[in-house]
Amino acid sequence: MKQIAYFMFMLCISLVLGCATSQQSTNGMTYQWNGTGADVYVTEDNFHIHMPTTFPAGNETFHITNSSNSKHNFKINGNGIEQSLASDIPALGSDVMHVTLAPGTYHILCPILGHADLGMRLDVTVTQGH
Ligand SMILES: [Cu+2]
Repeated sequence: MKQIAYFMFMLCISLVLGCATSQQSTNGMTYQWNGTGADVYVTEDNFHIHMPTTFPAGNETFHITNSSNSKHNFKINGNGIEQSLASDIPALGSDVMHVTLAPGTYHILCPILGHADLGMRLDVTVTQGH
């Protein structure tokens, strides 16, 4: 009986943990569900934005790393949302953006003049559920 109780306890723990966090990967980049939204990992270089192309809706936190030797920014645009970083990310710097996203398609780009045309743009799909 004691063993069954222990088994049930461990089962509950694993179910709770399994639901609380789940790491996923698309496009070679990862996001992690944190309970209310996704932690989305982004790397910018000259001149691409590397990030998951699909992640779940919610209170998103974009962790943006600039791995290049020039400054970049990060902008998300779509479904009534238009938000960019208050200041550019310096070479080898990083920044964080918080934004609440509903399901839909969003345009991601670097708003520094010319960078999007050089390749710093992509569309991402935000999905219902996780
Ligand atoms: Cu840029």
